Amino acid sequence: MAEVKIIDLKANVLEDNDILAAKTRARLKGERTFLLNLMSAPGSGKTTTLTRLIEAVKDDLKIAVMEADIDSDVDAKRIIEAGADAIQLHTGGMCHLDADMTTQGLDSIRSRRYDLVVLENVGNLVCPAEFDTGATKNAMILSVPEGDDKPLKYPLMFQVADVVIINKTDVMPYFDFDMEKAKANIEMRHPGIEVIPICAKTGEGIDKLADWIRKEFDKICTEDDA
Ligand SMILES: Nc1nc2c(ncn2[C@@H]2O[C@H](COP(=O)(O)OP(=O)(O)O)[C@@H](O)[C@H]2O)c(=O)[nH]1
Ligand SMILES: [Mg+2]
Repeated sequence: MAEVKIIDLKANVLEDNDILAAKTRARLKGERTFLLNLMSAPGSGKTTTLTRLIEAVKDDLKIAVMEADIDSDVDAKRIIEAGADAIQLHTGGMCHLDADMTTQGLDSIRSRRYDLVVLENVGNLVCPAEFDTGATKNAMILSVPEGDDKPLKYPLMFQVADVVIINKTDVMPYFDFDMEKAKANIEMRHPGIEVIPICAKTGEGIDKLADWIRKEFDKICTEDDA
């Protein structure tokens, strides 16, 4: 019987993506540009958190945001108002950004002009976790109304994240959200990961996130290129 050749398309796509992502990460290190890939479910507070973060670090870091969450310029306008540069990446309905799309965005803003570039990824907890964008670090936001069991349902997202931001702490009294349980579930998926509770609405906790950003930015400026 004739043999049928089976091609694992997803694996090939991911392998090519990983090669470009590694190249992009090395390029960014050479440029001393820190690229943060910010992921979450839609409405968890990515843009609100970014506006607060920009206000906190804009005197120290030159910042640009690449907006991919929605194909409108609503979020980009909010970012510009907060004091950073912003561009809108039209993803044509894709559920995630890959390394190629991210690199195109970095080229168009001429990333070497910035200390910090944030990619506001498409609101989705599944696809963005599967694609390495070439970012220096991955951050994800879990908001209180989503529940403390999210790490149990979306393990990969919590595994690929380098920091988890727990947002909307102001609404904790109205939801069945146990902060200690959430932290334990996150720790189970990603032992040792940093967890930063914030309230983007009031700005509470943003100083800790800003400290984390400054610390990670300093690392890419001082660590060997090896
Ligand atoms: N109560 C409360 N609402 C928030 C907080 N952060 C964001 N929101 C609201 O959540 C909604 C979605 O926020 P947005 O930043 O646009 O989320 P994105 O879709 O992840 O970028 C908006 O109505 C925000 O005002 C917070 O800390 N507390
Ligand atoms: Mg947004």
